[in-house]
Amino acid sequence: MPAGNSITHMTQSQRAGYNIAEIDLSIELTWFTDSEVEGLATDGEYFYISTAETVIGNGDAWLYKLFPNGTYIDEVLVRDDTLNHCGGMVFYDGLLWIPLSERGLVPNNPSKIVRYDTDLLFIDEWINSSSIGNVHWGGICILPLLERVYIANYGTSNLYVYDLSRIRLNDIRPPPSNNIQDFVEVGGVLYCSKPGTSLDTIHVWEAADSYGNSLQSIGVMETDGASSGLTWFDGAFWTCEGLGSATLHKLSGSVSTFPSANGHDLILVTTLVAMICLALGIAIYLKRE
Ligand SMILES: [Ca+2]
Repeated sequence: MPAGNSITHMTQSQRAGYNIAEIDLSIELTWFTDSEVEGLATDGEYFYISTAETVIGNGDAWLYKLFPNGTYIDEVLVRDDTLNHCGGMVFYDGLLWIPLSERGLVPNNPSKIVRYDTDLLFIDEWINSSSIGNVHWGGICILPLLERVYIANYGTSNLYVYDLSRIRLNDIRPPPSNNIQDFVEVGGVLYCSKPGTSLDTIHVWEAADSYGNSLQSIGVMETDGASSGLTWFDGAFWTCEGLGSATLHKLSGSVSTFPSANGHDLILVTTLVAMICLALGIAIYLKRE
């Protein structure tokens, strides 16, 4: 256990009708004293936390780097003028992709997607919302297989679909898409955290067409601890949440019961069946010869 961190074990029983994750492990980040946790991402070795200015206090839009056991490594201020709110973020193609907006859901300036490397160095502004308007971008996710980028507008339910060359392809509203906080992609499926009044939820979406230009809901699980940051590390969901404090949670539970309905599996099965049919056909043909 790292010095200064307390770890609490909690369990939660399964409930009929729901796929409930459990909190396996909680790590309080005692070095984190301000800001509001928004996003969690990992490069497979380190964790990264994005934050927003607190309603009251001295919080701001920061990016933190830490070890998965909670030990602090480094931080950088991401705030850009009035843009004081980092949203949920992802790690993709060696970089952290972070929505940066004004805190309010009806902002006075466009939001941006900014990218940082794993040394917390600013790389570039990938895109901004000026062609859409002054909207509050609060979350981002990427489907690598289909090369699609989904940017969530926290307040209006809209998800904006881009390709990797920054072309906006579609605006969609997969249900329920309001108040989506953070995303992670696992095995071609998108998982997104959404704060709840009693339990939080993790919604599960997959591509609704072969291009990924629309999404459809394929499941939901209820859990504590998933109101903000969400990522996947070492075979489990990890979350991070807090206002003026931060706690990492490792989740477990019924993740494996979710349908793994993605195009990859279908293509693999179809290819396998086709190869068997071809082999049988050749065998029969040779026998006749
Ligand atoms: Ca994330």
